[in-house]
Amino acid sequence: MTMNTFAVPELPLLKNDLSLNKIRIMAMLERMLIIRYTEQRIAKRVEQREIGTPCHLYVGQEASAVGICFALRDTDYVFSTHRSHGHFLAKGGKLDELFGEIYCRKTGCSGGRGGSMHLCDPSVGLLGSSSIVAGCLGIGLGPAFKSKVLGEEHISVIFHGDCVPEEGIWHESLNFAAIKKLPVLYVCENNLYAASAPLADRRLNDNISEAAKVHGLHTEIVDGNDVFAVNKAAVEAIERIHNGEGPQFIEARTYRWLGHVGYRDDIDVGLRDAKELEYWKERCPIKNLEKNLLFNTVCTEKELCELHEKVKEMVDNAEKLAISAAEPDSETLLKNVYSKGVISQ
Ligand SMILES: Cc1ncc(C[n+]2csc(CCOP(=O)(O)OP(=O)(O)O)c2C)c(N)n1
Ligand SMILES: [Mg+2]
Repeated sequence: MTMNTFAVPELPLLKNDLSLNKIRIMAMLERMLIIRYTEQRIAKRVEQREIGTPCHLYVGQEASAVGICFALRDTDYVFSTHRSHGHFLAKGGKLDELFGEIYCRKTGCSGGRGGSMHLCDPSVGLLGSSSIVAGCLGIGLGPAFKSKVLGEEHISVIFHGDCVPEEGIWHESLNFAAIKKLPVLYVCENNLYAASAPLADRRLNDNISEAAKVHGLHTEIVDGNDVFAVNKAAVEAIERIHNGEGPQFIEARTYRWLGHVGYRDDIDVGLRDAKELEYWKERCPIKNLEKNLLFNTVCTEKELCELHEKVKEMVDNAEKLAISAAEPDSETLLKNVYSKGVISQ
């Protein structure tokens, strides 16, 4: 077994080029910690068979969602994938509603009917996630088109994985957005794998961003484990969108610590190399940010410990609340089901 060598960055540089202040940085760190602790809790419950919905976990990729979403306004739209928890939380979705959905309770963001891959919270602009690979590549264009036609300022962010450029709709979506100069920011989270298939087995060359450029998009490859770098790339891309320069493309190079779905890391079954995982754990987006903050005396060890405790308590409370909540009523089973041209209410 060898390392999957495409797209491997050096240690994150973590340069605060936008001069973000302490409050902003600590808020970003807190959001990354909320994602990390939530995902680790869910992994544990999946292993204990307390959670049944298939969960594609985001541990290791936190800087990507947070760096992007901290550049957005509430009124901007986000479309997500099967690996949706990080995007939901980064865009401001409520932790209680995420746990409610994962436990399939009434209190879930989709009323307990969708599970892990079908999250939404229109109140914060998270318009949906899809279990279909590339499922949001078309859907995400709708609101962007509306924004353009009505002269609104909202932009659409379409997160997708490195497998999506292998789907035809990726090309159609990018081409349509480019020709209509739509306010879309595509974020390709290149974590080097699609299920168990390494990127190097699926593409002859390491050229996802070059392919996006061919469609006329401005592209940027960033270290997806460096929240400052991701945030800066997003702020600049959004500025270009607002200047009327059309759709933008960011490829955030990152890595998921866990296997494709569930709690295992896939090392024991030979799908990944243990050294590769170790290599990427050294590039932990959270640990490296914390080191950087301590080194630059942005915060103290004590503040970091308090933040970790606060986040753990938030996760405990959200999970408890979900477990004690009711399941959806059986008489509402057909609610929102589309049949014979009608959506039942
Ligand atoms: C149209 C379609 N084909 C196949 C699948 C099965 N599937 C689910 S996730 C996945 C791989 C996705 O890889 P990537 O886009 O890189 O995202 P990642 O899981 O790495 O975040 C596949 C093939 C699917 N859900 N939908
Ligand atoms: Mg992938």
